[in-house]
Amino acid sequence: YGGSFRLIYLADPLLAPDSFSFKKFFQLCGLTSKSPKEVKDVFQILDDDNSGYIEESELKFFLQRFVPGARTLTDAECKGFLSAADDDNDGKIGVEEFLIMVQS
Ligand SMILES: [Ca+2]
Ligand SMILES: [Ca+2]
Repeated sequence: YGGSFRLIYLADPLLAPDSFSFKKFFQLCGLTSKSPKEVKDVFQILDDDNSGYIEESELKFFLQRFVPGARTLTDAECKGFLSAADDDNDGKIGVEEFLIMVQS
């Protein structure tokens, strides 16, 4: 994934602090049109501790998983991301929630 994500990151001035749009990011990197299996692969990259969920602490490093050296997400961005994806309100993102979010 690395190369294309890097290009998107560098090309997009909207990725300044507090301007991160996960919807736009998913679209730009083509994730919205990927198969469920490919989306699950991305989920596993983001689930750094293999807990089966993306926690807020892992969201912080969302961009860095794709682009080494990218900035961390701010607390406000993490919370916005989480509240958009967390349908069952358990405070973390499961793989099904991630799939729905990416493909919605
Ligand atoms: Ca995790
Ligand atoms: Ca959840």
